[in-house]
Amino acid sequence: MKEFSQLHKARTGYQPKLPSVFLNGPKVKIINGKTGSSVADQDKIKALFPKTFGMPTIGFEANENAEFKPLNIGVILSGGQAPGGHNVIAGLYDGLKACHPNSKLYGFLGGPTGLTDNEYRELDANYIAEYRNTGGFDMIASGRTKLETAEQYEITAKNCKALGIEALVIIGGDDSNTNAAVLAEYFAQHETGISVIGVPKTIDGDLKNEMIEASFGFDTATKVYNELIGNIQRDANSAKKYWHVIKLMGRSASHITLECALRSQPNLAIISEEVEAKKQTLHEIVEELTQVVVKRSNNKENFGTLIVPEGLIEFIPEMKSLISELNDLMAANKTEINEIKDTDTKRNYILDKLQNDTATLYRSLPRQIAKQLIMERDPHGNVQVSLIETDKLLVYMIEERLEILRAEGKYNGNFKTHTHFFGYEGRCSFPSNFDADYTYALGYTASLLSENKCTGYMSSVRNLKDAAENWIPGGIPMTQMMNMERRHGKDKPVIKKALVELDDLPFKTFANNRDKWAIETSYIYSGPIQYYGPTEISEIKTITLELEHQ
Ligand code: FBP
Repeated sequence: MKEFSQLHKARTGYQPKLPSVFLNGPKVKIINGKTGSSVADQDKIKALFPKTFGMPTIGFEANENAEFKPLNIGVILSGGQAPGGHNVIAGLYDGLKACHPNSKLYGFLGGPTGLTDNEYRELDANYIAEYRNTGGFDMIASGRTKLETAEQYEITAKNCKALGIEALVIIGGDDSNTNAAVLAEYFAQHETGISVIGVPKTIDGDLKNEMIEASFGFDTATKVYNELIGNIQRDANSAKKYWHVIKLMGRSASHITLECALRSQPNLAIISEEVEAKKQTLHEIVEELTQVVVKRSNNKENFGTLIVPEGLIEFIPEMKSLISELNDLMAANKTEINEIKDTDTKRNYILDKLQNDTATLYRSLPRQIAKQLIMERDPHGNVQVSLIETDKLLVYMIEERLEILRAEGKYNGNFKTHTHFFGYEGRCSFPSNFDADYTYALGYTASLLSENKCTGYMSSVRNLKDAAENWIPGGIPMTQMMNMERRHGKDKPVIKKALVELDDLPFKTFANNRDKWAIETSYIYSGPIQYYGPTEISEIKTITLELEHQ
């Protein structure tokens, strides 16, 4: 017999809120909105997506006469975990069953490989019940395999057809939704009769645009990190003896770090996009940080907090060049490099092959970091930034700089540190009410897009700043979000990743306050996510969402 926590039992009974257009269940019809093109490279995207380019956005309108036939849908979870994934599936299931009780939902197991290996299970009411409003992706598990070859698409179509599946819902980040868009086009061109719908997932917050206001999971994950940062700040302010350097997940974009800076007001926060815009070197960044450590120490405050996005290293121009040279070199010498088991020998092998400038930079890095930079890339070719200890690198370099200042008589403090990495802690938390509602609505919307044979669309729920009843569900053509980017030496159509915009209010608000937060101790202690109680606490949204939609 499975055992569940009290909170788990309570949360499975929570009924997520839906936009008012769905309050009568699926008694709706679709209405076409504006027709758009792509964010850039229109001619190229149009040529690559002849069937799914130039489609209108989709909305819903009440329709008492709506009737539906039985429909089978397949669903996968793709990429990193994000709170709310189970609720997308619950919303999808409820929408599908409300349309017709004989419809079926199949969950493919372990991400995209479930589709190609034909590993699946039928998801029924009992099985889904224990996962409602819970965190994690363990209901059907996830994976990072890329769907990119015609062979994979054909076997996927064959496996879906064998189960009578007419719609596939792919819950993933920008890379997985790019795959979904390509698959939708392939299925349309080959007249498979299977439609593909994407759902915007990622704690990183970088799958958003004019029509997709937020990716799910960002709200909950940042709330978990803010609780932890707040606890650490209170400890720092109580003991007054440590600097805490906290690396936060987010792969490339710094949305998580920015949200945590706005909510927790640490002494220091680095935003990668600003570093890139200012073309800062690693030494310049360290100098700025060190100056704050010295100033606080002069005020007898030998403590503080510094938050750092995990992707920072790739935004420092000199490091970016180094990583790109390393990527090429590792791809070109893959077999030889894979045969070297000892990491010191691997490092030396690579050092020999690097150009002079990059070799000097690579040699100057602490050995541990140098080794981490040559670890295996993920299936999408990304450096696995979560494994690079940028927090430790910064501490090491600040310490070195402080020693020089001490020798010059310019610093007389105490820089004792603790480093932390918050990422996995936030990815599987019970979703906040916002994420529980948002994901359920995204899933419900995906069921209606599928019922209406829409393909190449991303499920979207807008007006998120407002109460759930005023949310606007719909579908946005994925080709509208695409542009061409260079990937592995080739131009590829991809969904544009949203980085932090330095002209937008979230960053400006941070920039206007950071000097004060650096010197004064202005910490905010958020405390844990509240699932029940006063709505001003249990329904609180991210500062990012509030500022972006003022
Ligand atoms: P997705 O983009 O797939 O949602 O994953 C995001 C993320 O959580 C990043 O923040 C992090 O860098 C990465 O996944 C870690 O990957 P892994 O789970 O493979 O260790």
